[in-house]
Amino acid sequence: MDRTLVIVKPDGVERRLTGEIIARLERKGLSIAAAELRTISREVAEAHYGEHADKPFFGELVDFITRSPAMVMVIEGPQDTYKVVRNLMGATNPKDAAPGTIRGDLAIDMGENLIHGSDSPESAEQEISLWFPGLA
Ligand code: DAT
Ligand code: MG
Repeated sequence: MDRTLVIVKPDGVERRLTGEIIARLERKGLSIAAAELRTISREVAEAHYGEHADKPFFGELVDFITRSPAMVMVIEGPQDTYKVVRNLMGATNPKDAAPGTIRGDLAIDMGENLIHGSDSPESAEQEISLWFPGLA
């Protein structure tokens, strides 16, 4: 089994799309190993998005992810589960995301693209330990 970190971002929770997004992951055959609705602190948001710290959109990204509760989850499935989730998510910019994907079907703005998923096995491991340090 393999695990990856998924966040239904504040826009998804605000739009009441949490169930829709989780349903898509579950219908694909993935399972929830951990989940919690959290209002993300700036400190954790800055650590989570550390790779983007020098980008011009970093401040807006941190403002966005901390503005209201997000559903933070560890998702479990077969080898390379991170990739399965990334494929279900669609491209980062919802305008480029293919129909049938979460971003392609449900989002339109780059800033409000509904879902985060780890982008490699290494980032999955690192992000799971950041968000769920006690998880067995
Ligand atoms: P992803 O979320 O697909 O892994 P990423 O890690 O490159 O994408 O970027 C993290 C988030 O930052 C992304 O979901 C939306 C935002 N973002 C990325 N590039 C951006 C840009 N050029 N302008 C504004 N926001 C951006
Ligand atoms: Mg990313």
